[in-house]
Amino acid sequence: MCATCGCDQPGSAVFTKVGEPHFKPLAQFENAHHQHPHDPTDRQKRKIELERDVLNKNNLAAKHNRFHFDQAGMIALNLVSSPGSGKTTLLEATLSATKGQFHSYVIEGDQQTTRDADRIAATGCEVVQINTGKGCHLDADMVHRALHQLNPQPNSVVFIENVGNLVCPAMFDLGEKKRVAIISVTEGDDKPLKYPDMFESSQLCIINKIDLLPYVNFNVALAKQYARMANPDIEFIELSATTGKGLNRWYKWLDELVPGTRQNQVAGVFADEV
Ligand SMILES: Nc1nc2c(ncn2[C@@H]2O[C@H](COP(=O)(O)OP(=O)(O)OP(=O)(O)O)[C@@H](O)[C@H]2O)c(=O)[nH]1
Ligand SMILES: [Mg+2]
Repeated sequence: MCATCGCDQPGSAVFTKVGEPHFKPLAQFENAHHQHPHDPTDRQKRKIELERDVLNKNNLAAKHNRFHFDQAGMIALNLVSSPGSGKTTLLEATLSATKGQFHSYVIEGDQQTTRDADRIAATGCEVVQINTGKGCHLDADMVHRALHQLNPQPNSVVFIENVGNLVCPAMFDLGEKKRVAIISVTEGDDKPLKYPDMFESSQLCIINKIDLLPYVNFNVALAKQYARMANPDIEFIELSATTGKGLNRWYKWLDELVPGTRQNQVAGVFADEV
C-alpha cells in the first residue's frame, strides 16, 4: 500500500504459521535463508528515515491544523473505520438532524469518486472530497488544503471522513479534537483485537448497525472488552445510523464537545430513546 506509514515494510511484518506440524529442515537447507546480512541495507535505512520524516512532517502539519481549529473555536472530528461501516450514513443522519443548529462542514476522503461528497452535499452541507488515488489514508496537509477550500466559519464543527481502512489512518494525526472509530456488527467483534492501534488512538468507539444484531454473530460485550484492552478509557455508543436507534447518545456526546452550540435543541429529534 503506502510507502509513508510503513505498511509496505517487509521487516515490520511478522509471519506466524498456525496449526502446522513442526519439522526440522534438512541440514543442507537449514541456513539457506541466512545468506543475506541481518542488518538493514543502506537503502532500507534511508527508507525508514524517510518514513520517519514523513510522520514528523505530518505531526507538524497536524499541530498547525490543531492550533487554527482551537483559535477559531472549531471542533474537528476524525471518523475512521473499515470500508462500509457506515461513516457517510452516520454523517448524513447527523447533518440532517442538526441542520440549522450548528454549522457543520465535511471533508471526505476516498481513493476514488465523489460519491460520498455528493451524498453529503445533498444534505445541504458544504463538503470537499479528497481523492487519495493510491493512498490509503488522509494526512494533515491534505486536511489543511481542504480547509482552505472550505473556509469554515468560527465555532463550527468539521467532520473528517477518513479513507475506509482500520490500519494506516491510525498513524496520521490530522489535528482533530477527537478520533471516532466506527465498527459495524457485520464486521465481527474481534476487530479491536486485530487492529488495536485504531482503538488505542480513538476516544470514542461507535458500534453501528445494531439493527442487524439479531442476524449476525457479534458479541457487543466482547467487542468492548477487546477495545478496552487497547484503550481502557475509550467510550462506546451503540447505534443504528439507518433506523436512528441510539443516535441521541451520539448527539449528546457531540453536545458535550461543542458547548453552547446546540444546547439541547436537538432533544426530541429521536425522542423515543435517549
Ligand atoms: N442495516 C444497516 N445498514 C447500514 C447502517 N449504516 C450504514 N448502513 C449501510 O451500510 C452500507 C455502507 O454505508 P456507508 O455509510 O456508505 O459506509 P462508509 O463507512 O461511509 O463506507 P466507505 O466510505 O466506503 O468506507 C450502506 O449500504 C448503508 O446503507 C445501519 O445502521 N444499519
Ligand atoms: Mg463513506
